[in-house]
Amino acid sequence: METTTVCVLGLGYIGLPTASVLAAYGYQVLGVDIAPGVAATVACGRIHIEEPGLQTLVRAAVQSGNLRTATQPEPADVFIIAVPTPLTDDHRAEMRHVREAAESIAPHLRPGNLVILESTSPPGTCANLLAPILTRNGLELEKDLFLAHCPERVLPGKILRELIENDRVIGGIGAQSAERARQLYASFVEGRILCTSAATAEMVKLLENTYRDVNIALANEAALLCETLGIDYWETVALANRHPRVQLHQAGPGVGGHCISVDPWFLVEQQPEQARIIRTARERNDAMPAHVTKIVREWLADLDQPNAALLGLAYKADVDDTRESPAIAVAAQLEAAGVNVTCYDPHVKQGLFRSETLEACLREADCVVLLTGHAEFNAIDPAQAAQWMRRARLYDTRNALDHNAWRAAGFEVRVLGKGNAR
Ligand code: SAJ
Repeated sequence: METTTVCVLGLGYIGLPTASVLAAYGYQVLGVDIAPGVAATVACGRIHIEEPGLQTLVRAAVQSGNLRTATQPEPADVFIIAVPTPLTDDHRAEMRHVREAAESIAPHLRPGNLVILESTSPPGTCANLLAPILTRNGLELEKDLFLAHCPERVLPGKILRELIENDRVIGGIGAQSAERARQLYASFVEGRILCTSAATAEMVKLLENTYRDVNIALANEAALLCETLGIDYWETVALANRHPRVQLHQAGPGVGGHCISVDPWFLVEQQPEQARIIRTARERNDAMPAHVTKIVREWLADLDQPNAALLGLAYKADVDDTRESPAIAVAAQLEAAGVNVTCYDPHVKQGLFRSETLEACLREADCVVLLTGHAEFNAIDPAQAAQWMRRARLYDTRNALDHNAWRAAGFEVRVLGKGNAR
């Protein structure tokens, strides 16, 4: 049997792992990225993003000859679109990259091809945006061209394992398309493969992330209630979650990343009158950086030229991704309020306010604010931190550190969600 050729469009957090896993499973893969730097980096077996295990996998895929890269697509049996679908300034889905990816493959399509959309997209994207572009040259859907939505569901930080182990939802524009896509994913997915329509798969993906956003909003709202009531949110959650049907989420400085803080808006965009809980949850989570800023400002109010040292710029623990990160919002808001800001993040290599070392970040600080729960921060020696800082104050917005150890080193400790914690 001839080797199946796959063209993956977009070599980001989803496209690159997918391309290299396919290459490892014996497919001939062309990874396409319009950024020449990305295509060139991957072609050398290197990676431009941080993800455990990915470097090894990409190097092996390139060395085996199964993964090549380019800035333009070429004819293939299967095309996988894994490009970003960010938000516009007015909270709508920016579908430009998906549209351009479809336009770029349209001239290469031939009978028997399968096109898969992995990018998170508003309901109706396959039918209303992709189908008209892909059938322009006369190919008929379900007869000589197959189209499916297979939303990615992997968690940054665990992408390679989840790509293989997670259950996968496959939505075909018709039954033939779903079946073709099922066969492709069945060759490397160990989880269950669940087939449905393209529109349902589009909705499934958006609802998964909306579910999480709404639950995080509830956690954040409850944490604020606890602060006002003088109750410890974290103890409350630990006890409430002993109930078999309750799973309260973690409160924090807000929701970042390119998924959960974005996708719910795709539903609000389509039906603003109906999607009221979803919108309120988004607004609650988006307001968390301002809450953190307010607490820090109040704590530093008695000082001239206060210095705040922020730990963490990434949107969540143990990743290097700063997209939509609440930490960046906190840094900008504090700076705008006249606080001198330094930030330290061992995973993030560039960005505003960034210090090269922990010491440079903490020197002369009046308050250290933990914004991302990176594992490295648990190894900080509070006694050493106290020596570097001007005032020994810790504000932990993730309830991630060993507060007793910090108190023992002379720190005054505040914790998001703890009303009585001074
Ligand atoms: N967060 C909280 N409290 C929590 C959980 C998360 O404040 O209890 C914050 C995190 O700190 C972070 C944000 O929410 O800022 C999102 O982090 P996350 O780990 O919940 O999710 P993502 O964005 O890294 O990945 C999500 C996943 N979706 C779900 O878990 C439903 C992943 O499976 C999806 O593939 C991904 O979105 C995506 O691409 O859509």
